[in-house]
Amino acid sequence: MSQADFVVVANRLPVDRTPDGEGWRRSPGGLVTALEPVMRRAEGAWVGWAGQPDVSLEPFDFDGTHLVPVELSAADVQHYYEGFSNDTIWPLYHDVIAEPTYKRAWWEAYVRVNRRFAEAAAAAASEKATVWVQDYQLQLVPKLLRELRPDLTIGYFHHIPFPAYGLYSQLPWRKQVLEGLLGADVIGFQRVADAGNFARAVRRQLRYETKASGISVPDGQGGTRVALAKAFPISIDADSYIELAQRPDIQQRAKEIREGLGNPRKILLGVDRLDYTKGIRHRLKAWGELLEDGRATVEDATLVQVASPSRERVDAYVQLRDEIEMTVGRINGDYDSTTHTAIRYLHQSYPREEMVALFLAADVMLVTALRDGMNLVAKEYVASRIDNRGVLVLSEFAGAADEMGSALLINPHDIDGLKDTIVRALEMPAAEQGRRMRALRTRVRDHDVEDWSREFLDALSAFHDRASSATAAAEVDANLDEPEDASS
Ligand code: GDG
Repeated sequence: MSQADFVVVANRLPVDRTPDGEGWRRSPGGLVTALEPVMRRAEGAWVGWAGQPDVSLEPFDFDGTHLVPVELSAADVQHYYEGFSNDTIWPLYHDVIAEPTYKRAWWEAYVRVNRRFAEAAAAAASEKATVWVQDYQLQLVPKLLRELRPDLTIGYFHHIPFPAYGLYSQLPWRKQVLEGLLGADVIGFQRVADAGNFARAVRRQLRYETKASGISVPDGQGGTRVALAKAFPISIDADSYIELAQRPDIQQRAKEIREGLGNPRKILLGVDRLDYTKGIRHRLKAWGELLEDGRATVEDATLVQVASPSRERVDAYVQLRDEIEMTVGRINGDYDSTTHTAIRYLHQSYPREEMVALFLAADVMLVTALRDGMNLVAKEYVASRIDNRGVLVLSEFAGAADEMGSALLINPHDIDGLKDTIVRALEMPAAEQGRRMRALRTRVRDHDVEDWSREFLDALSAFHDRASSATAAAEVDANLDEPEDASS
């Protein structure tokens, strides 16, 4: 069996079945785009689930990448994925916006499936290879993998927030999860505050020492090794958005979208997976009240809300959809005219071209997440605004807020503040839009997704080299910045 020097382990493989069910096509996700250049260069392997339960597949090559499918049964999907990942960890790590469910059977499935992923990664990696584990579905893989293959360099990136200690400590398996993550040489987070929350949980739960971003972890042989927990904010492939935004057919499509809405003076846009973390309800409430107060009219402005279908078998998502659709129906019923609508609600997924046309049509982009690891939509919007126009309204609870201070930052829980900011965005003079948008675009272009993966992987190889030397801890610590500890 062929082995690779670079292996990515993620819940999903970077491919989906073609509609005829026969072949494969690259899935559109950001992670796939992010890692594509590295995978190609390294002739890497990717370990993940192919997306269909109870289907056993042999490893295969696709577009220069060796794909290693991990089989999940229908029960695994229910317990490990929909259960523990999406109904325990997801709500807990997003500040308990929805109540997490703690079920022992789900945890057992999570352990079992994480072991299966670790075994597949161990088999796919060559001697001294680098393995990069992705995200919250696989938090136990770093430790399990290190036990199987101590020769490997192991990185882990956490795409979602890591919660404050007071919340994290609810988790019945809080020690095991921390130990699982600490199997990695480098544990990457979106925000400095996430890395700080993680370090604090490690100190409180495991009593390990932390110094700057370094954590001293027992190596199982009476000594310690140092693991690095640090922020590496993810980004997007900005150039690909710029190229799409420059295409005349996509610019034309943006005009058609505006016409299709009855040429309102302004278009507001929200683009989210239909998820309770994204603050869609808060956004609708603010918009509904602005119409009610008469501070906006449907001739003046329309809100386009793309809510792409997500996790439709998890109860909280079914309820959320009902609530949102009832609210949209009410607002439209109260304020629509025969020619204009308050909210154009789209529970659909669109090709990337259509997304960029929507970004170009939108005068105001609303990102009102209650908690979000990063929020790539905010970055995609500004990358697409090659005309330096448009206003980004951005929640301070999205990781993107750390880098995008030139947006109009809001607290989505403060509905009055959100309403005032929406009005301000709708009325913002072109010169101010230009000033802010240029600053935002510079940041996204200067730090794109390739920078993200390169910075993480450079840190991983540099750190691993030093951590395995005798003087590791002191040397490494001396060279690291102290993360802010934002936990409570
Ligand atoms: C997780 C973290 C973190 C959405 N609808 C359509 C569509 N999308 C695309 C967006 C964007 C992506 O999906 C969503 O990324 P986000 O970052 O906004 O949010 P999550 O899905 O929650 O992602 C998040 C991210 O991981 C990366 O680390 O930023 O905080 O929660 O790219 O454009 N794309 C297309 N059609 C749609 O209908 N083509």
